[in-house]
Amino acid sequence: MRSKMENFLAGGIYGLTAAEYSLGRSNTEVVDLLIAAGIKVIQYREKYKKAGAMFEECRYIRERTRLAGVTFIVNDFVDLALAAGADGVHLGQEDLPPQEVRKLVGNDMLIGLSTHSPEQADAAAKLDIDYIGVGPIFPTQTKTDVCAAVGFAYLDYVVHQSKLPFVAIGGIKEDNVLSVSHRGARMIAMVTEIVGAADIVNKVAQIRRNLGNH
Ligand code: TZP
Ligand code: MG
Repeated sequence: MRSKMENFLAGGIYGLTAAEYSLGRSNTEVVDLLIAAGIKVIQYREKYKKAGAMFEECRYIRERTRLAGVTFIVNDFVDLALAAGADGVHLGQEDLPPQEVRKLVGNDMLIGLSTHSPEQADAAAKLDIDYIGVGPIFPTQTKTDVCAAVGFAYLDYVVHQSKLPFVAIGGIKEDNVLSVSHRGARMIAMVTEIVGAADIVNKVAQIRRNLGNH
């Protein structure tokens, strides 16, 4: 187990940026609010900006997350993750193969991989990666290039058949988060529910109350 996995293995809420749903707030403002809310794993997910602009945001986020003891993961871009000194990189099924990314990032960096089926979970088990994403659990508008919701069937498969740490994602909200947790997900990711909240700190506190962690 890589040392940087501690925050992930503790379970809780996995936060992600999504500038287009953040009510006009910047990615860096949102990250400050996620940190203030006590979130311990944050993924920088940005689909539209130029590399230089993303690097400036990630440099800021690296500094803030380091001070707060928060694990910082960059979505998609291995070079950006390395340049920013992130703790990890998160890959999709169509990104660079995880085994090639492992050669680039070395042994310490976390690699996460999105998966959407039992076959993909089984394949992930053979790779030198640290966790998988499992979803979309429910329908989501946030990610357009993703398969239809996989529902609880795939989540149940991972809970019972996979040994890899995982984070459940996709369409998870304040009012259905407990059902995902009850199913066995210890790490739960939410994009729009959190970044789209007028009061992010309060929203996260409410989600935690619904989960039974006060
Ligand atoms: N991967 C699978 S679903 C998804 C990602 C990045 C988007 C989840 O967004 P939301 O707003 O929590 O449904
Ligand atoms: Mg991706």
